[in-house]
Amino acid sequence: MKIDILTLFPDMFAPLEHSIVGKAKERGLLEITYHNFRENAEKARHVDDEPYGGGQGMLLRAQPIFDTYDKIGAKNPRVILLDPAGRTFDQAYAEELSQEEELIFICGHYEGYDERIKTLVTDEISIGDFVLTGGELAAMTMIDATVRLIPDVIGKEASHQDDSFSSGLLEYPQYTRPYDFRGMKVPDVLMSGHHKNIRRWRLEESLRKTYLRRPDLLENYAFTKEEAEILERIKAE
Ligand code: 4GS
Repeated sequence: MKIDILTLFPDMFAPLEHSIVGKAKERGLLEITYHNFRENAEKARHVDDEPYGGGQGMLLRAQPIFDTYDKIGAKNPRVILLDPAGRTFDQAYAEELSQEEELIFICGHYEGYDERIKTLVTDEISIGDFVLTGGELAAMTMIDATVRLIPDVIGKEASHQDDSFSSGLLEYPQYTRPYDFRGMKVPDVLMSGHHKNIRRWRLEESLRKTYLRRPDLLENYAFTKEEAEILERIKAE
């Protein structure tokens, strides 16, 4: 996958050099190029200006963004604008992006956008209902969640099939050694070696946790017969 990032602060993306995303770059599964669009700004390198019609705050000018976009010369990219007014990012969307050949992220900082920038954009995305100082952290969040889904980036041993959200349910509780930590013991079923019971317990815990914490996730969930029965029992508790 090729990722191009339009940002005034390329140094903010240092976290992507580490861990799984950093490894993916080293292994050639991912190429990230930073474009400081201030370098392409006419008008004394000004990237922002006051809004027509008046009002508080500054807006990113269209010219530096368009010229930088043209220089990239991408053939068929997804062009993502980070904006609190966008559609909310989620796991399904990360999975969709992980299939793409080329992504372009446009990160504003401090300010809003000249509306005409949006004619370049295929996806306006928010990472949640809060206001950041810039789109950089939002872009990094999306890139991290997307890159780990590219085939071969994460090995089988660290498989993401069981992750919260992949299955549509939250993850069940897990334990590792020791059996007794400060008097807190591992549930008996996990020590039993009885794989059918362990599977069933995990499914029940996933359903219970999802029902109690995130019932919204169950609204569109395709229940198996077994899951529907377990949930009815949980509801009756
Ligand atoms: C988000 C967000 C955001 C909006 C950037 C105000 C600076 C800021 N971007 N998801 N201007 N939430 N952007 O808060 O993506």
